Amino acid sequence: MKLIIAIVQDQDASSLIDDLTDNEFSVTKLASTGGFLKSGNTTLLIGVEDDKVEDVLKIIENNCKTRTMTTSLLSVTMPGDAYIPYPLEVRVGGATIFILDVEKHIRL
Ligand code: 2BA
Repeated sequence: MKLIIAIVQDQDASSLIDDLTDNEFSVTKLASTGGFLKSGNTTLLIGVEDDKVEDVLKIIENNCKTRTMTTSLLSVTMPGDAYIPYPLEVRVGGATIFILDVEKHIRL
């Protein structure tokens, strides 16, 4: 068994969860925050049998879009110690995925 940890954008989470549950995958949704943009994202925990991992990845791929976000959190240093807000464009997503081996899965 594998545990798929998928970090996705909030905008994609609802359709992705619907698609996963429609295909009989169990999923747990956690509210999370990205360390770089410091804005909300969604982390999904999906436990699946090994032979279903590719099916889950396909569903994630179908639901998660790459988006360009602009952050003004960064600044550039100017001579004289002045800081000027510097808009930075980053491409976020579609999804960041970790796949872990599950030693034991217990349901009581
Ligand atoms: P954030 O940390 O808010 O990052 C948002 C986007 O900012 C990233 O998109 C990436 O394009 C950019 N970014 C992140 N760290 C950066 C840095 N040090 N310098 C320049 N640009 C940077 P994604 O790579 O698609 O990541 C989306 C979200 O997935 C991240 O939100 C974070 O919550 C999570 N994530 C990504 N890689 C991770 C990792 N190795 N471990 C844990 N979480 C990760």
